[in-house]
Amino acid sequence: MTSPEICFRLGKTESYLVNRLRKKGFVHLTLFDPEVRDASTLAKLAERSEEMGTDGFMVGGSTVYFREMMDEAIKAIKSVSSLPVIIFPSNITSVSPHADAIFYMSLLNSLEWWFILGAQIHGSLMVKEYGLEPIPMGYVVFKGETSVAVVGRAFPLPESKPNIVASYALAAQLLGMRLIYLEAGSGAESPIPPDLIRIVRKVVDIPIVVGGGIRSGRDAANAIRAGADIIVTGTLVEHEPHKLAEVVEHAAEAAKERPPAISRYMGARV
Ligand code: 1GP
Repeated sequence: MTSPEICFRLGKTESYLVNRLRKKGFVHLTLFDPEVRDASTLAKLAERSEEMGTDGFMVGGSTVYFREMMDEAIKAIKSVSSLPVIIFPSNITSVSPHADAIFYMSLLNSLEWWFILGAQIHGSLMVKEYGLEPIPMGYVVFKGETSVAVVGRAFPLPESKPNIVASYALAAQLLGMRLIYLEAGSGAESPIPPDLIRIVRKVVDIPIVVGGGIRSGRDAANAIRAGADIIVTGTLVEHEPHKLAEVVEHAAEAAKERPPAISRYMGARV
């Protein structure tokens, strides 16, 4: 007698991410904060980012309090690119009907119920009504001096305690989340240390997203070599957009040096 299996089909955007992982061994996402740049600047930056090899866009910011800002930013990106646009929510005010998908995420190391589960409950019917594809994701924040740590009332995870970090990441997987995001915070002085990514890689099978403080090809390659699957850059594209090509190129080279990332991804049907 064979064991029963649970099979499910991934949505369009998640399938796209998995297929990019299959093909290139990594994914690069460009994060836009609608508070930092106006819609027409975002459109120009989005066009340029696509030319330089980004795989998709995330839109969100810790202090986006008005949904209109999300709507305008997403519409601007969509007017110039057909790459997927994923909401990176800080609160229920981030839920816009214009995006393709939403990282349905829980800030696991927040001290507030709201950021762990409350906003997700309050926003769930909206996500369904708008037809947004939810991509369940565990989110953990390192470093205290960042907007996300302050706004999300995070108790930053210590980089010097790998077992604690590993247990958070594994908990995300065991709870059924399909991505784990290690966040240094936008504008962080340094990215997540590669050793920490390595520790997480050893315990989880789901794709690891790494972001915050990635400013060079070297930072990107270090993260990929350590086991990151998806790398996110935001500040770099806003301040030094020309460097994105270098980030993507170095990440691609690093991805070729290791086993295909997708082999770890639970045999999901796409
Ligand atoms: C922030 O991880 C992202 O949520 C991107 O950070 O702006 O430092 O690239 P940067």
